[in-house]
Amino acid sequence: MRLPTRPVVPGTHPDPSVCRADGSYWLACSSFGYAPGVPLFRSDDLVAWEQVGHVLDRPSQLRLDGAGTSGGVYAPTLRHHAGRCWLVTTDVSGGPGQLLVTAGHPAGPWSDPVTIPDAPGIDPDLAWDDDGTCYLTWCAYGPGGHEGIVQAVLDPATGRLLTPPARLWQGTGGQVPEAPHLYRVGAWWYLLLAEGGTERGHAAVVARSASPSGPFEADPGNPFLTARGTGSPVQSTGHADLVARPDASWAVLWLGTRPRGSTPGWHVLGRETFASEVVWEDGWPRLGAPLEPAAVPAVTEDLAGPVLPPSWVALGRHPAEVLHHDGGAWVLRGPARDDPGAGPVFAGRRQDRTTVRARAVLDAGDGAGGLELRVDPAHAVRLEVDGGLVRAVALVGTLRAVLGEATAVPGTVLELRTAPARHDQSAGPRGGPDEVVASVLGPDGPGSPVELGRLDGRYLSTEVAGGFTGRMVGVVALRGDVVVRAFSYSGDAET
Ligand code: 6LW
Repeated sequence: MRLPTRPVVPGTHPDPSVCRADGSYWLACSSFGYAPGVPLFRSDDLVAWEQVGHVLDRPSQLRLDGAGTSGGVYAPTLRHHAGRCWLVTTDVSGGPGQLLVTAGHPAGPWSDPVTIPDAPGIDPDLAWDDDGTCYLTWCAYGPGGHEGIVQAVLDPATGRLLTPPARLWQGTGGQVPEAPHLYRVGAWWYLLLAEGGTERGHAAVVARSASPSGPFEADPGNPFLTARGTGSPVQSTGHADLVARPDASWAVLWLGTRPRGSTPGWHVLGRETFASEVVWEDGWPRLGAPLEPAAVPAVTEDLAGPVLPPSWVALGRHPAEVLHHDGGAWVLRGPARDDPGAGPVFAGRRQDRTTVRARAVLDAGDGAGGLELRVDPAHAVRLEVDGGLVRAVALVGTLRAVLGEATAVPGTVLELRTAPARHDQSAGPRGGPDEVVASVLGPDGPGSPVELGRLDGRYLSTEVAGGFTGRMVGVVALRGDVVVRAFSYSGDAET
């Protein structure tokens, strides 16, 4: 199995679902506790993807109050059927069941959701038979936990199930069969599942049947996709979705991680989206050649104007609920100064390159706020401006360490960057994936950054933080409103 080494959508973009509509390919991913929900990308070739926005981009579609970083919106399925686009997903922090939205065009606007309350679980899929019957296939969860892959006929207009859920094929024996996608190809229905858990045992497996409801016969060549037990630089591969090209060739998008540092490594960019060709052998889809860019291009972004880039999200709130543009600067609304129990308010974007640098100039007035690189609120490096001081702080679980501090004056530039891990032999042979370096620069011109502290990047990895997401970088308001006078982000190209 030859896997690509470069993602087509880097950074935390797991659970890819892809369809073709209006002459382009469209891709949707999980977004968890961040809003807007379900980032949406467009491509002409399945390799170069441009983010066009989000599917769940307003509060009437999605409320994430109280959802943690890894709560909220899980694995969507994106389909084009009978001239409309359909997306079904789960808000695991909302009521039980699934959310179904539709649009005349994948770029939106998308409808408010129809809820499917009688389908508790995750990873819903939609497929239609020639007679218009709509099948909802999902990974059921009940009071006792995971119940396996089930299917029911759905009325997509009302969200009502028209048949009781029935169990389908449950994979080849790996734990937690999930992520079902069902496809009609010629005379066969193919059921693609993930199994083995989303960590190192992850895999995608396939079965087929003459009927959408089975019985399914497993591909003797399974697994369709896995990196388990291999030294591949891309690991935890699975949760895949197939797509047909107009010339009847097929491709597959799937998730994987890129652990770095000494074996078994730490991954810090979350689960990313990769792509491969699909070849058909004896009526079975087989993983083909890698589909990947020659290099992941460099990226730069800043908050220059009054419109947020589509990459920007906020944790637990839509960005418009916490950020507004005023007098040439963005203002992040933090918790009230007299409410010390309220958590920080975070808005930012994914760290989507291995080597990145973010800079910000903030005015916290008599409140406090900062520039932060985080996996979640408890795994972060932050430069916090508080009164006349800027403090470099590391948060690892319940531990908080002040790495260094400096005097803050108006215009002080905060800088967080990633740097290669320095292998400290006295600490033994275990090297982390990178380091996160916190520095400040004076307000008068570029100057040289003065380093206040650094943290081994393993502490900002999914292996340490847990959960389903990767690193984000952005601004945080700890007390009161924070004026973001400048913010810039850059990431190096990767070959
Ligand atoms: C998703 C499940 C999975 O719903 O992780 O890797 C869950 N697969 O299918 C969250 O992304």
